Amino acid sequence: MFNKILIANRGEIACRVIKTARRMGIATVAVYSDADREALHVRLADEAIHIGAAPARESYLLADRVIQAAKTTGAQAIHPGYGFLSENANFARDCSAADICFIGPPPTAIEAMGSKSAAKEIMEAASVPVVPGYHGADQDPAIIRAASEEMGYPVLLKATAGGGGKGMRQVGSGDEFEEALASAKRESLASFGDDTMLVEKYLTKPRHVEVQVFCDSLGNAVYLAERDCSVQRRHQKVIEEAPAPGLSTRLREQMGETAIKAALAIDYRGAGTVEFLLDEDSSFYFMEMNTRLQVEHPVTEMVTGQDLVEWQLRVAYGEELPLEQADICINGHAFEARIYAEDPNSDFLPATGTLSFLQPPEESTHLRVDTGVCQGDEVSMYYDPMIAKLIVWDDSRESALHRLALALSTYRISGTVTNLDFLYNLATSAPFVAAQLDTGFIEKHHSLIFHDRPQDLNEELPLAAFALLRYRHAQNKTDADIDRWSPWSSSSAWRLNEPHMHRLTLHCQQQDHAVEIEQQGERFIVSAGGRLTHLSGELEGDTLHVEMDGHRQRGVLACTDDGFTLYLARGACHFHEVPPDTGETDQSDAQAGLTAPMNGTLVALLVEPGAEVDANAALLVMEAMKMEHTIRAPVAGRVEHFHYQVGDLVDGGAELLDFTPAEEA
Ligand code: MV4
Repeated sequence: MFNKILIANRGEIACRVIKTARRMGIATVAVYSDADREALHVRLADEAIHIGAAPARESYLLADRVIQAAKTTGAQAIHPGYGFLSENANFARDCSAADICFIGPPPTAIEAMGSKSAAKEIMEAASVPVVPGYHGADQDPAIIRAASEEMGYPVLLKATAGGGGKGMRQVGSGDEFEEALASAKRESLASFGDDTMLVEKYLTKPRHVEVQVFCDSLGNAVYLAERDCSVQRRHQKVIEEAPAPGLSTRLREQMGETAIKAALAIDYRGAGTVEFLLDEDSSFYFMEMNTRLQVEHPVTEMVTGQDLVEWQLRVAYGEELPLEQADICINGHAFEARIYAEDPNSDFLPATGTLSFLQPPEESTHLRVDTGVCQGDEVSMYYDPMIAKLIVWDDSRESALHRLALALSTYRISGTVTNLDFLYNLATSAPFVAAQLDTGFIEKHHSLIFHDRPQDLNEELPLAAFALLRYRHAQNKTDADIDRWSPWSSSSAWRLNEPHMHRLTLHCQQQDHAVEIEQQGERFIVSAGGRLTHLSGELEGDTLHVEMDGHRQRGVLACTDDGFTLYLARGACHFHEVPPDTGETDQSDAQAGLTAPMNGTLVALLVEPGAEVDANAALLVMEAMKMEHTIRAPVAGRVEHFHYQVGDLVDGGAELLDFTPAEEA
């Protein structure tokens, strides 16, 4: 077995590969860019080599630097992970030329699957079913059109060099054909430098079912169950599961045996995935083959009990497959949800920011978190904004899905907007629970998925206020350690001959709320929104133990850039305290109040440049972490100039406008 391998990747997959290598007693070398100097994968590896600047094209995509790093450290093999160089046939060749083992398929197999039309040719010859259509070299539009008319509309135009839906156009009738073909060719040429097209009969409600295959260098080949990845958004997988629900044993075997035929047709080696479109009548068609380990491989690992990275290392080293087909069993059901720093309410705009609070659910035999980040890490704009993959397993789909929902509701992330609520809504939606899966799932059930979590202010406001008080109390206790006898360190709000009253204004759910809290020893009576609530409890670290009107619960209080997030079983409540109005504001405060409270998007300018405004007048609105923040005039004065326009991404702390207080004007 290898003594040392280099992982030519970053983030969660690099960490994941390192863990298996370590378990196998193999030393590991990481590579890192300027942006990843302190990254988790660098810290987990036994050694690490700097390979360039933050942009991937100046670091992780530079094959010669990666290979040089392997030579420098004496790594005998390179694991490419996925993405980056993992499907670059020339990189695989360069590794071999440097006498370094590329942990993946032969370059010829990578190239054979690089073109959709070439892949279809190969699969047809291997009696692998492909979607009926035309994929010839003659690109005369009349020929493509004739094939479309013969099949009958709707048809689907696809770029043969394409992937991820780019250069793909659905054509519903003959009179749409010309424009659709021209448009698809333009996009394909722009994206891939090649406008060769193929056309297929359009399947209206297919599922995306992919089969994990493994081939060794001794002629053995097996399939390790299948995964349903139909739930995608713009060809990005969102939630994957294994096995695919509702497949008969016979169909499962047919798809598995067909996938093996596809792999053997290209002399495959290593881990591969054969993607099929599964139609409603259980017919299935080859879509494409991925010649790498997939992001979603953990769901296969959970239901087969196999470590696919270990298989990769053994097969790359020349060993035979660890199991024969008859020994591979499927046990239970697994899901993977991809947790991203992105804003589903802003068309999934990627988000950046510092993960000021990061508390994944506790791992177990039922729950696995594959991640490449820790609390305090920056989600940067240079790379895919994946924070983690959350994987759950149980002995049935229903039980596994319950675990997924609970895990999503207890995954705590502050400092950037995430897709957690979107994933939770999707995983708990009735159609998903009923496994009504097809590639149009998200569009079809949009209203079930894109809604904010219902927030019950009546419950959350008192809890937030109480949490804030206990937080302040804990802070003071720390301060009081310095001078425990000072009356100023007391936070009990004790007043001679008066009730202990705290008065706060909390900004929550885009509104300011006045809250009064009477403290009676260790009991608190909160008055907010015309309601009285009785609470008691304590904040231990960031865990809030609270009893409210007899209901005991636990929450977690996280400090964020702009306030707090109180995580409760039912979800997260974001809030901050509106400072009491002391009446005086010095000029530096005046300008300081006109900076972005955190990374966000400018969504509205509310006054014109040059406008004279009163104190506290609303000037602009920013959106961040799914909340709107209204920036107001600190004092009366004139708005001179805005530094950003609507739609601009703004860094936290950036000055938003030039403002002249009235006294100075
Ligand atoms: C199709 C199809 C329906 N009919 N081909 C999407 C990108 C590429 N993976 C192939 N894709 C599709 N090919 C025919 N003949 C529907 C899709 C498709 C899709 C496939 C799998 C997962 C998600 C998808 C989302 C939209 C369209």
